[in-house]
Amino acid sequence: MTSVQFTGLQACEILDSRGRPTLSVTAACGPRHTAAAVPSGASTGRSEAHERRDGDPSRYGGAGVLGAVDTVNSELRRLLCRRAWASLAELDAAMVELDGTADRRRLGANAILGVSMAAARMFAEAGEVPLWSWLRVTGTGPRMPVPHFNVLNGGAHAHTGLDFQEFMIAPVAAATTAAAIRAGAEIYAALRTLLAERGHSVGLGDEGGFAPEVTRPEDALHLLLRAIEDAGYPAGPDGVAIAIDPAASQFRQPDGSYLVNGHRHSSSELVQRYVQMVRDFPVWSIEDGMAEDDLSGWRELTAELGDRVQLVGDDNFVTSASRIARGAKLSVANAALIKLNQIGTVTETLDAIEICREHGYRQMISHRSGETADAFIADLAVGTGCGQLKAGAPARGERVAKYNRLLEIAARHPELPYGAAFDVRLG
Ligand code: 2PG
Ligand code: MG
Repeated sequence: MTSVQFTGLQACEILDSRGRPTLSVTAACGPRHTAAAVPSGASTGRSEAHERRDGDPSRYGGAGVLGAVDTVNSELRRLLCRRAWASLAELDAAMVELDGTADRRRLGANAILGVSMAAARMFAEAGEVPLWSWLRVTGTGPRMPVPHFNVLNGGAHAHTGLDFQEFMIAPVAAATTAAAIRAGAEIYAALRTLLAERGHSVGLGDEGGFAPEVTRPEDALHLLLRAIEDAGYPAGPDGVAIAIDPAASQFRQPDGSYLVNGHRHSSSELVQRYVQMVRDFPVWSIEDGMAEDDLSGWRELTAELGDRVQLVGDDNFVTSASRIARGAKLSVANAALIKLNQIGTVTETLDAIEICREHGYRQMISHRSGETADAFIADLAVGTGCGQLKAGAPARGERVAKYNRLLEIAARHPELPYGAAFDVRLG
């Protein structure tokens, strides 16, 4: 790896797709500049790395990030420019050590991540390779991921009566990235027509999916199925499959029950509702089916469905290699969601992916509900060859930035295979 001597670092406060402040970071190495912007979640796991905000109610209701910006422009700049770095891993470890807290509270995970992403881009440039080609993990070649388009938004992303957060369509059997993205856009358009015909709102949620006044998750799945068929695609493993992210921590009640469209379920009852959904609809993947602290519920879900559908841990694993390893030991889930800002550096994100591989867990690379036009995760999904990316609807600038980046990579590198690197089976 070529070592890099950085000569400058500059952050500023910008807005994310929800109109909340976040950081943009630019790194310099002589005449070369690379930049990155930091995403931000709404339905966050309790153990995520700490997103540092100013807390000054007179600016952005306390959500400003001027403190984190200041940290990048002072402490982190001094560290970065102090000496040449032989690897990103070395730099990321130095930032974590400088922070000195378990959850990156002092410097802020948002400050550290912005530097880590901009630095990763600089290492790729120094090596004269595209970012995706630089973001590799051992033992797996690059691959174009199956895009998972979140076309119906609920939960914390829409504030309608729909308790489940995400309803995604995944063109698992498409032949190419271009065909997959076309399928996503055509189904999205068909869904819009369908909703309008039925008198539903076609307003959008945080991730660009529609946010109609539908309350039963099963009714949302019916709409998806119908839109897939209306657009002329077969629904299922030979065409377009469905993935859901109920984000169950959000509708777990203080007494441990789950409240879904007005019905109170025990963990076992919720598991059985999923079993029925998987029987009735081509659902191939369920993320955060249970709340992050419902260990017995997670184990029951995994025992019931783990050999038939993908079960993705998000709020419980928070892209942490040690949490994923513990989950594997306890037979919790069979896949992990991968989000850079949950753990805080690019190196630790790659570590989490490696741990998944060691335990036979699949990985899905993910955006956050608060995004920018930065398409880093598209490169991450391609380079690591994990086969899956979720980046919201095939609409809205901050979402299509990722899909458009996939289209560009695919056009320039037709030799890269498309698709999940594993069998997509349905329950
Ligand atoms: C999720 C994410 C991304 P948020 O729960 O998977 O879709 O949402 O960024 O709000 O945590
Ligand atoms: Mg999630």
